[in-house]
Amino acid sequence: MSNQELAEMFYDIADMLDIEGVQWEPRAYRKAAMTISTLSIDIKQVYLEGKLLELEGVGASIAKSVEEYVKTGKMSKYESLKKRYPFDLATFRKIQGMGPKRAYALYKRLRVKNIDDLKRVLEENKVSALEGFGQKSQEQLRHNFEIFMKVKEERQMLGYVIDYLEALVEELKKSWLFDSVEVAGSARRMKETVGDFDILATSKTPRKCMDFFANLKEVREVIVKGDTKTSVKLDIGLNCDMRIVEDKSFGAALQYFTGSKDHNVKLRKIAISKGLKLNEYGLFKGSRVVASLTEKDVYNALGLDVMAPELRENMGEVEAAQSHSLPDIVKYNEILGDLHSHTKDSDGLNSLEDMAAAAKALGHKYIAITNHSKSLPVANGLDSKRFDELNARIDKLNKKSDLKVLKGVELEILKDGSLDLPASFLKKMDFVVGAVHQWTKMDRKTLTDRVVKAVQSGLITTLAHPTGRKIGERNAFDMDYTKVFQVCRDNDVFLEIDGFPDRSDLSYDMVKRAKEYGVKFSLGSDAHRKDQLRFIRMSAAIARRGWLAKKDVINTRTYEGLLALKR
Ligand code: DGT
Ligand code: CA
Ligand code: CA
Repeated sequence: MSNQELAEMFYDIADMLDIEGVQWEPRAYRKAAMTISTLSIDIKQVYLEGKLLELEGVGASIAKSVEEYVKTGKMSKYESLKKRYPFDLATFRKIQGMGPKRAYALYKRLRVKNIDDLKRVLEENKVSALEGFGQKSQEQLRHNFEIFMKVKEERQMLGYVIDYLEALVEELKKSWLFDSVEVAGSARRMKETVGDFDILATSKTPRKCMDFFANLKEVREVIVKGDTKTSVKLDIGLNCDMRIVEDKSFGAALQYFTGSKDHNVKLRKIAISKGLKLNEYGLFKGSRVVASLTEKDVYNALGLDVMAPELRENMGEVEAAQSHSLPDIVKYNEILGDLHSHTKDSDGLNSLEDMAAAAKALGHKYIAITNHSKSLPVANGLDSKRFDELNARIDKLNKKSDLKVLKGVELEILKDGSLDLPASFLKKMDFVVGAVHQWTKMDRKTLTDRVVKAVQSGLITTLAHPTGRKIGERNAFDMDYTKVFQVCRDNDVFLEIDGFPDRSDLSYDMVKRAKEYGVKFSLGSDAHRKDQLRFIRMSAAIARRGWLAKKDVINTRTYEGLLALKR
């Protein structure tokens, strides 16, 4: 028996009492669970010393339960409740939006007892039919379920958790306890994956802030809690560090905790060379503060221009800042639309109309619908006849909508480098995304030649997810990328930055390399559902992290400008 097991039992009891509609008890059990899970000594020891009642949140009745458990290894209250609710509450409560009452509804109506059952009913679309659920909450639950499944890995993909992080920051701001709250760390740099979240704040009442933070509903466990730093584990499985600093050193702290580490190391060296000292409190000459209020003050005092957080990866940005030659990188709001997406006509979930409406709601001016072509049967690829039918529907939609849909295709590049659909058909399309999905285990030369042949066909607009890597799943193709980049440049074929989190392909360092060959880039969310259209933001982040300027990214062009590219 461990403190953690006992705490989980108390969390279970709290959840089950919630289902029963009991008013105050669940809170008491959660409080006790929180205390026990962060104890530094064994709960058994506390009991033996007769000090249970001294623990925060432990009253007479909970103490009794602890005693029973320590003595017998069982807890009658837990056992009797569990008989009525024999499903995996401990796992379900880690899934956002899957509170005890919902878990119970799924158990009662669909016999969902564990994570496999949940996966199955989501796949079979059975949740939306339940009273109190509906299509929208099924989709939400599916999304949260997917996030949960990814939690198993240590680092998480920012694309899946950035909205969550921003909602968390909003919650903090709305408490009115903070004077300022900023995201720092890898999330501020918009790195594709994050190890944890870092939040930086100022306040006149730090203790209250930390109490508020530690008690957020998203917090599963408090790891350390103090007035200047608190670390918690969130329900999505990531840790979050909260630091509260003084107003006067906010700029220096934001600079320091944004990182990256390598970037900071370089800055500290520059400071030293100027007889200064740089840390999270400021830039100092002896004990005198030279700069600390804003990031810009700190950078300027070091003789550097301040740059966007996305650039701070020690990839030459410090040198560029020194010689006042930082790139003028593309802005998020300069991206006018999305150039890679799917509808239910191939393997997407939503209709053309729904995807277009969702793109418009995001503020897009246009979206390319790029369904799979026929040689990808697993994705229900379309032949030219089905594309013609879809294109007719697009024409009709475009007539009555100011959001414009580009007629696109994600075209299979076949084994020998030939294309999956005839030239006469491809010439009718607005946007052709050439892609390698199959026969990927070729040797370097064969694969390179195959892609080169497709690029030289004069029929594709952009090369989809060029390296084929999937984070945590498979590595980049073994290919001569220098050659591919050169051939793309010579044939005016763009390289895609696929913003789907698992892909993030090209990666930012490859983008920077490819730009040096004079290639241009297209950004696409690769959305297969309307809620995934927001991944375009991750594409844009990679473009910025790869030093791309507005002119390097074709999504900064208008709809008419893109049609002019037609082959
Ligand atoms: P992550 O969390 O692995 O995705 O990456 P970061 O960059 O968020 O790293 P994290 O959370 O360990 O620390 C946040 C920032 O704080 C980091 O980017 C730079 C700064 N920092 C933390 N520890 C150190 C350190 O030991 N040395 C230096 N120079 N900076 C540090
Ligand atoms: Ca971090
Ligand atoms: Ca951290």
